[in-house]
Amino acid sequence: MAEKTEKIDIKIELEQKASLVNEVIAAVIKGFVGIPDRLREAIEYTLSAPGKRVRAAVVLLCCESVAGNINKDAEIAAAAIEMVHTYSLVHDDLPAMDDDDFRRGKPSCHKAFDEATAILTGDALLTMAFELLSTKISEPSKAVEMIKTLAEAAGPAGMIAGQVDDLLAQNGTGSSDNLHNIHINKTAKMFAASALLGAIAGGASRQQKDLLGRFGLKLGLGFQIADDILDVSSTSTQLGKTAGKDAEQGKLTYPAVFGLEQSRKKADELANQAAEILEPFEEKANMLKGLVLALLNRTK
Ligand code: GRG
Repeated sequence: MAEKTEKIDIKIELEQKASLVNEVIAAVIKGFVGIPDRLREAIEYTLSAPGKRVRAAVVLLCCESVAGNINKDAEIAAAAIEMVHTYSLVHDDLPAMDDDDFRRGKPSCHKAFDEATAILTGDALLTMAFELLSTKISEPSKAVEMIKTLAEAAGPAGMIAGQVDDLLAQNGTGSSDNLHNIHINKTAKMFAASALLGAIAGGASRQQKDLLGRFGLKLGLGFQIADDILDVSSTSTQLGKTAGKDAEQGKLTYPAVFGLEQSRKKADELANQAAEILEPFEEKANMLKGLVLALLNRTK
């Protein structure tokens, strides 16, 4: 019974975090002036689609784990992370990349608008995220540290490297090392950056940042393995995106290389390791620990 109540609490907590960040994003977008109508429409279309806002929740809960509360800097950082993440999805769905017509339960940006608008929407979201961090974070030193952290995670030795290697590995061959590197670069580094942005917002010490950076990498890798598992075990309606695409495109995934059972075991191991890293934060990290379990046992 206690476990059931805890699960409900975490579900409500995550829904509250998602609505908070949705409000921040909507306000932030309104604040940008001079955006042509069609581009604004496409930006609002992609950002208002129901993403899970998981990376935003990691930012907010890491700030809470350090400072005991969620501050304005964490809210801004959460919005910036979701804007960069959403840009990557818009570009990933393009015909030149993963070529998907369906995202967050709606037609992908290039289907709802057109390819050029989708490319420019991604460009705009990426640029706006950095403008946001450079203008709205309370202290310049925190802003610079956040900008550097996010740029490294999303950049050519981070998410973009992961995407390049993911596209190259589409004949289904490749070593488990290659698979690990793709997942770390494509997904886990953005989770580590989310954790670090929350830590920076909360005024973390160097040691706390080290812990939360390691936590984010474990959580992100576990999240991506769970994503690989869901791709083979869920429906498109449940996922809000096309299911079964990894196998169709011969992608290098955990289930393809290790099988479903081993993949589930690996995701569980990572969840336990991630939760253990949070021990020094004591009860301030209770919600963050709940998030780890909720994410790795998710159904969408
Ligand atoms: C285009 C530079 C560039 C990178 C694209 C994010 C990405 C890299 C590709 C999308 C495909 C994919 C499976 C990426 C791995 C990360 C991931 C699991 C994305 C989906 O994240 P969720 O489930 O999505 O958090 P929502 O829609 O809930 O935000």
